[in-house]
Amino acid sequence: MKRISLTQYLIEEQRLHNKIPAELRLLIEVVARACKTISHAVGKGALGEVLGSAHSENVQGEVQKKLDIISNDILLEANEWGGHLAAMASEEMETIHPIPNRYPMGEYLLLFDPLDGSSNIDVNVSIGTIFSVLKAADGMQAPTEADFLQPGTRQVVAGYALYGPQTLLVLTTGDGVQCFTLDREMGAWVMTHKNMEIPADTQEYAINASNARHWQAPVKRYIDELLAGTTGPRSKDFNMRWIASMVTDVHRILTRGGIFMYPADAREPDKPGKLRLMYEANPMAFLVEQAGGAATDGQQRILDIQPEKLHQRVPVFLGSKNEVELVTSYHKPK
Ligand code: AHM
Ligand code: MG
Repeated sequence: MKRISLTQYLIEEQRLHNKIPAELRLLIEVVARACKTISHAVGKGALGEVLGSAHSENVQGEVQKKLDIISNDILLEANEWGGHLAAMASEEMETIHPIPNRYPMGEYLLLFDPLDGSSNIDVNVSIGTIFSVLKAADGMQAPTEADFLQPGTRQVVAGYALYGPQTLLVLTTGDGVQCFTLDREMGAWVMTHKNMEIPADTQEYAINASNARHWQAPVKRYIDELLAGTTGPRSKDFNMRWIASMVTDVHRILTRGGIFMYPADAREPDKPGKLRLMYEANPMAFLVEQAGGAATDGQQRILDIQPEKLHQRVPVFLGSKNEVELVTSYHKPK
């Protein structure tokens, strides 16, 4: 079987389909290269002394792992000098990171969660990197946080790298979802799955059920109905998976369907859910919709949310369309 590389795919998107400009192609290649470097660090584990806590906290009050910081630094360093970006923002940085004056400034804004699923790092379970690309407004001089606060519908690229048994790069430029596998010997990203599609129906769901006592009524109702199986209102049995790494849970859903949920709950009423809109929910929602699935916050399409803050949190329901629509309908007043 003839396989094509990431570079060839991007050049064809640029040349044949006129989908992406050259600077965006460069941006994607640089992010992909940084993910290769992160994959290498992840793979070294204890041998590279990359495991364990960094004994610091990020702006969200979460304890940072060494790999959170290493991955953040790798992405910053790789993307600073190419001339394609105006600024970057990350889960691990309180505010935005403008491109230093010594480098030319481009027109794109890059957001990332450098190492998603941090609680899996030390136990050798899959983790990932999530990224989202926006275009800065025309005529922008010095980028500020406000330039990033665009709804997810304005994303021009979204994707993730998954560091698992294989290292994968899953990408959308708004023209379907493609998956590339890292050929470790060649150091090349090779397309292994074209136009990923999420089936509309599923019998598999993902939620952290240890929070059940904090859930709101619509989520309780939905999960109770799934748990009731063949004798309940859904008349079928459902299976459950929870990896505690959104990248890995979403990858399973892109591969064989399913629904992933991280709802708002009563634990911290001023924080709606755990996941962050700008660099977790939005890029995943873009990928999922491009693969024929759906993504909502229980009320509306995630991609339509007008962001107010860089690190804002949002409830997430995404995956197989019919299930996402059902649980969303339970949130709507009759
Ligand atoms: P992180 O970005 O700090 O790793 O947090 C996000 C992760 C998601 O990948 C995952 O779905 C969720 O947190 C797991 O949460 P929990 O610890 O409640 O299982
Ligand atoms: Mg994360």
